[in-house]
Amino acid sequence: MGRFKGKEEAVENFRFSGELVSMSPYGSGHINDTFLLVFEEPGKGQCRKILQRMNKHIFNRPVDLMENIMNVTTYLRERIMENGGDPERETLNVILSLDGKPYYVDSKGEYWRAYQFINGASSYDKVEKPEDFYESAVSFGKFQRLLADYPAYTLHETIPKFHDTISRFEALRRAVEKDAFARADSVREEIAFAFAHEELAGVLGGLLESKALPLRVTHNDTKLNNIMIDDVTRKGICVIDLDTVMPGLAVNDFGDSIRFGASTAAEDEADLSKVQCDMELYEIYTKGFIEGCGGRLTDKELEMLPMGAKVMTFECGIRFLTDYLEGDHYFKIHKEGHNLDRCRTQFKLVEDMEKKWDRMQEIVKKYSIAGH
Ligand code: ADP
Ligand code: GN1
Ligand code: MG
Repeated sequence: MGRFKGKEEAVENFRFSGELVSMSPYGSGHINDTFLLVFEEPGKGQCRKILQRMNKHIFNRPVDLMENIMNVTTYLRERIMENGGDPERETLNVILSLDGKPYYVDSKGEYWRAYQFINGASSYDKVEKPEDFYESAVSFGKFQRLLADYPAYTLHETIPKFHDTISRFEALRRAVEKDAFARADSVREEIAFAFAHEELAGVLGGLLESKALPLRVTHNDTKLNNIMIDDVTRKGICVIDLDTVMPGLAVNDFGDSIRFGASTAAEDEADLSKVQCDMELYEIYTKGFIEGCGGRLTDKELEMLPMGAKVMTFECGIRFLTDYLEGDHYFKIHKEGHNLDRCRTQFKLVEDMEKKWDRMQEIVKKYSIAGH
């Protein structure tokens, strides 16, 4: 429990009202520590809030990060109201600290933030119903559309080179060379897979550099569990986890969703025979994402969507492998070899996408024509 110290101090320093009834760890993210707080408010009953301790080793400029989140959520709020939506549920709402800041720094130097809880909605770690995956696609597409005119250059890069796959590859190369935890020998096969696919790392960066793909405001962590789905209507209502919103590529937002949500198994499934990229889920997501983007994607972006899926999956695999080689300092792990299991599922998915490549392209073509 050592890592959760300080949350009581944090609770006292945000503009919450009522009496705290309970506080418990929440969600299954790999990076921040999330807590669900329940308050008893006179006349209102029980009210829930989200409190998060930000991972300052990973997000080492938390003030800039919160400035991004305030700016983007304020902008989204305006767009949502223009469209007659409900800004209390369709975007994250930051709760300020007692001194009016969007974060609180505790006496140990940890950064905390708080959000209004989105009631009557859930996030899912795995696709339970294909319709939910479709809804997540529409939501992430709509996120692109709503932010299409936001001046991307004004956003801070919260993690520089976040989806620069070449840098990720170089980090893997260094980790293999250093082999600080003497693990490289046990993962020769995975290292060989990564090196045999090195070429993939440069594809999207190259297209960005040559301006064949435009730089956009992107979410960059489009896992299914970063969408809140309404419990009654089953509509995707809110995109959450905005830490990595920064300038990026739309095809990466598409791709990261596919690698996580279109897999037939969990990201950390140890039995690789269960892991495949499901073409029905891929098709459903493609349809929803293109619809959600509302014609804002260029022809080149549409053409490169399958590549986004393959590259994001490959990149995530090499990130997990690097972290394994470096002693698991980045992603939270819950068992020995957890990052290695995660790496293996990603590489298995890349292999499977290679087998299904023609089909993946046909599907994108089908919806590209309809979406334009
Ligand atoms: P991480 O970066 O660790 O993934 P998230 O911001 O995604 O953290 O939060 C973790 C989980 O907490 C989410 O998957 C979601 O279930 C829940 N959550 C986060 N924010 C809210 C919110 N405002 N309302 C309700 N649930 C939330
Ligand atoms: C992390 O925070 P979370 O769990 O939504 C990671 C993503 C990875 C993902 C793999 C800031 O996302 O980039 O794709 O794990 N976020 C960060 O599951 O590194
Ligand atoms: Mg998350």
